[in-house]
Amino acid sequence: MDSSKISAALSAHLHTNGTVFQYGTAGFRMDATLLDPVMFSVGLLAVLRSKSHKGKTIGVMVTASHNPEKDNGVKLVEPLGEMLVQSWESYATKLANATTSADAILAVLDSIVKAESIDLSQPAHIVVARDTRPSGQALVASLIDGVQALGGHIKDYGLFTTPQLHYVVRCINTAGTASAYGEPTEEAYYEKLANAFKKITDGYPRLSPLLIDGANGIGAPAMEKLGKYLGDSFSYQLVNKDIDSRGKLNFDSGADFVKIKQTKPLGMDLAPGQRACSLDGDADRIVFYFIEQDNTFRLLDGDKIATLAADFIMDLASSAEILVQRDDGSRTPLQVGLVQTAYANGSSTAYVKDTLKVPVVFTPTGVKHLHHAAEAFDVGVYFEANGHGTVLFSPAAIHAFKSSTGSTPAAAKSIEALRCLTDLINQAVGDALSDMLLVEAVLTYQQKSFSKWNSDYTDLPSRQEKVKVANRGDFVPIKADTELSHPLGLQGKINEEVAKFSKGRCFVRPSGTEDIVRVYAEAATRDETDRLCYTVCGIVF
Ligand code: 16G
Ligand code: ZN
Repeated sequence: MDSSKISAALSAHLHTNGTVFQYGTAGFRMDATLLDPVMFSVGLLAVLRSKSHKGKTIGVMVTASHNPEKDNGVKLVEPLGEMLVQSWESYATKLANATTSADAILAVLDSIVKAESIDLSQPAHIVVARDTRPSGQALVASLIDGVQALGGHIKDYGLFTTPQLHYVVRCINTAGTASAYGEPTEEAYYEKLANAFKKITDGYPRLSPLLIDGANGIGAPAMEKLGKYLGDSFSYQLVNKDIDSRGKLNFDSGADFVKIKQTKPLGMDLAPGQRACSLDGDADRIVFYFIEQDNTFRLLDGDKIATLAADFIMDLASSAEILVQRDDGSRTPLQVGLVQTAYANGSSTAYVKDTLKVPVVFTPTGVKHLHHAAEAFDVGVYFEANGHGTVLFSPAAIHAFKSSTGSTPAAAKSIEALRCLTDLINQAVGDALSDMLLVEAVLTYQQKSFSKWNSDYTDLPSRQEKVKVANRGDFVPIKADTELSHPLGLQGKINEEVAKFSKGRCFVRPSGTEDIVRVYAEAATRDETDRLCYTVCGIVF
């Protein structure tokens, strides 16, 4: 470690304004003007993380997702495309807060090297990409300064969706192995998805065009490029694709807006019966929707995507008679499992358990928790209600798909479809474009309308509100975010309110991305849901 080089480089990125930084569920995220020292520290940390993985490539994504355009953020990606391991999150926090002086930063670097027994003679490889935010380029430059101060190599992929960055990281680190994931290029990414989609939908009548809301973000140009590879296999119309005008990113548009407001985005004409979807600002989330003839807005959220996908995969596996090789030598049917969070609509959970008869596991909010839990199944389907999620296939499941042939033409066709799904689905992370094609493939295969899909089960009315509190750290969630252990006594009061409502459910949790606490409620009717939600907001305040 060349301490004079690090000190000299830090001088251009010193943290002087007293902001306290914290690496949370989505990495660091805040007003972009505050992020310069953070980016420098993340550059240093990425080098240490790569060295600790013996030179494997670490990803850095610069994005604030669905948050306003003036915000930005940064998160680190592990070699197989997963989120940074939790034990390193606290290093990230310490290092960012130590950018106040050379002594402080050198001391923290030293402590991480010792705690993780990092061999500093190892090489370090980093790849970085960013969304369309105007602040992105300068922040990448600060990151590069950090990487180079510790002697790491960095490749800048420029503008990418978050899932594309995860994809290239996984491709680079699996190259030449049995689990090689593909070529680490943007073109190869589109090609992989498009080819799988074409194969799986071949011979089926096309669905009506899908209206796609690009949230005026990186998902829009990515969709246009993907569209070229899909050719006439997929018909769509893209709106909200202006990435050049200031102030438009995510403005009254995108997956988060549509999910929370339960209405179509600005800039989209939606006639009854038309099919539509919205991506978020970095294209890792998607929700679908349509309006009925009587103008009722219907949202098809992450819960609906998860049930559609799980049901489809189970159907294929049973018609393909897939058996999976177990460690004890036995071969047993494919086990599909679903992972949800407290935000999953109660009706979806009941549908999964009672109708699909699929086991369901709950985890706290945040992709890393869901992803990890999904790895326990042969096929782990995980989605947050907000449209963030994917499907994971275990190595044993992939092997079963590859080695089965099928005793009938129908079985062979189902096996082929399962194989295509493993290419169509981005297993590194939730991916709006990949999830969009997954949904469209299932609906094409089943010739199913949005309205039929929506009728699988009926959502209970729900409401989400934000409450500004003095210190959100006082709110300590337990039991996968469904209850609070602190402030003492608060949970008892919430329970008393919930008990007054038929099918009532309500939880309060501190946000990991904003300085507020969130209140979620559902009940049998809209009116009861609203009353429950607002009463609990009053108690929390
Ligand atoms: C982050 C999470 C997302 C979660 C959201 C909750 C990742 C990559 N993203 O955006 O999964 O739904 O935070 O935000 O983990 P909140 O803590 O503000 O409610
Ligand atoms: Zn996002």
